[in-house]
Amino acid sequence: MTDLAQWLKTQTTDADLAATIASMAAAGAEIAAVLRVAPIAGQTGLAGSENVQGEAQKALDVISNDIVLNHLAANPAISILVSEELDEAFNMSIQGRFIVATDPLDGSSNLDVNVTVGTIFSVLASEGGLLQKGTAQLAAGYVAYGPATSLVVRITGETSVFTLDAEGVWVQTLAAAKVPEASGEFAINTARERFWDAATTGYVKESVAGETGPAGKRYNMRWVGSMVADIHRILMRGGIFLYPLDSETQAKGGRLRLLYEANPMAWLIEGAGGKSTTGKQGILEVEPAGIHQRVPVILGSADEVRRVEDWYARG
Ligand code: FDP
Repeated sequence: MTDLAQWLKTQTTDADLAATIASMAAAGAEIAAVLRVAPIAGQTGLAGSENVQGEAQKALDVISNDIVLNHLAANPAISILVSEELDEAFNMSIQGRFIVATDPLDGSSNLDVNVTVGTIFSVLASEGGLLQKGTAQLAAGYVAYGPATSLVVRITGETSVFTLDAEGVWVQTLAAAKVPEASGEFAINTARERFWDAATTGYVKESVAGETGPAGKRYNMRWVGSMVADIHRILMRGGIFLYPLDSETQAKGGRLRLLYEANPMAWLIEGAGGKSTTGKQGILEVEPAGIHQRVPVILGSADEVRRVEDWYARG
């Protein structure tokens, strides 16, 4: 069996890059251990509240951010950390060669119901600065905290999946994920229908019409509402995830964040043969204007993403 350390050696000769991924994997393993007992420790609440012992609680996203920060701070290869939990970029080793952008605990609104959440990360070269397009990523990954703890990671080759064993070793369980080109599952928050644009409405209506509609096949809807869980399902068995621009998110540019949600997920999905778009352009082509920039996100099985692109092309 291949473990993460062995796999990293086959993917890069850059020991610092491998160490950066290993640091994020170690942070993920530590976060998994915290999440596993969080309800017992009374840690699923909001920051500012108290646990059963009457101690001040730190929300799990703050705890997760601290865990990532500690692991990266111990790694001299990291120059800057960009985190959803930090307003400003956080400076680390001056000589560090890599910037890490992360959402330390994505889907945290699901924590109190024990649904899969995750840690998402993207690695960039320090010399490119904070605002680099997704195409410049050197590596990306996420850890999904579900029934099993999975690490999905890609440098520039294949998107590979590892599972955390009882000894804390990341064991490779899928060498090269392949997102099926065709699929009959879509994931979108349909409660937002009244805000949708014509393309989103058209695509969903066509899908819901099933085998007797223009798409000519039956679809199922799957929506966890925790991006890592939804993307992991799509990576493993296909489908499409949509958090498009709508009239409510228009002013902000979308709902999800470019640097530490959309870009790493697009990197992983494309590495597995899937596609990604904002509707107007490839996610990885978006020029970031700020570290917390938001962006519309549509990604998954190539045929389905193309269908959405066709709708956008109709104007
Ligand atoms: P959360 O706020 O719980 O962290 O990244 C934000 C995110 O979750 C995604 O994980 C999820 O896909 C999305 O928000 C869900 O948003 P809506 O509640 O607007 O559907």
